Amino acid sequence: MKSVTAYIGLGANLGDSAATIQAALSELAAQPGIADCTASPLYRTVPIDTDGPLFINAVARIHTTLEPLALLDLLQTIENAHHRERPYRYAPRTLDLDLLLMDGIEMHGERLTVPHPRAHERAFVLRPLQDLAPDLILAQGSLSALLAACADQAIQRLDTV
Ligand code: A4P
Ligand code: MG
Repeated sequence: MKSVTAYIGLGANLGDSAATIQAALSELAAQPGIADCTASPLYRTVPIDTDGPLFINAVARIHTTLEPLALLDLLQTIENAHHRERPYRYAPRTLDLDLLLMDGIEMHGERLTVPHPRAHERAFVLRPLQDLAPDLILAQGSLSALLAACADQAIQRLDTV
């Protein structure tokens, strides 16, 4: 497949979440078939649609020659390497990697829906996406308009050195 741009959402709320997100970003960048990995800042976010500990979230932009399902396989391999367990839906997790968007790809399959069906209503996705691609327009609207609609979702940018 020719190289396309994709955006990956990273989230964690179990263990040393910031360290896990940093490690996952490095691992993602090092994969064959993935190039030019650019990471947003990290954010501390209040859980949405679930409870439990605060999350650390970020988004990465990559260029990839992988097919969507091959990319999902790879994301899940990285999650599993960080001891991701799935006792119930939205359970606290050491690492969650979601395929948010992939240029020119729209699919609704058993294993994979792209664009991610809930990305447009979540500040923990939209805010870091805006850092990477301020002019990006989703099917549901501009990032700034969508962010205004979820202004009640607490999100705090972490200081970086
Ligand atoms: N799947 C389908 N489409 C995709 C996609 N685009 N990317 C399938 C990744 N996976 C996709 O995911 C369940 C199944 O979704 C996978 O087996 C895959 O085949 P999962 O990672 O096992 O479980 P999950 O993450 O609990 O489910 P889901 O539906 O991805 O959850 P959401 O909607 O992403 O929400 N609050 C804050 N502040 N920060 C967060 O990161 N995350 C969630 C999870 C809820 N609240 C949060 C956060
Ligand atoms: Mg997930």
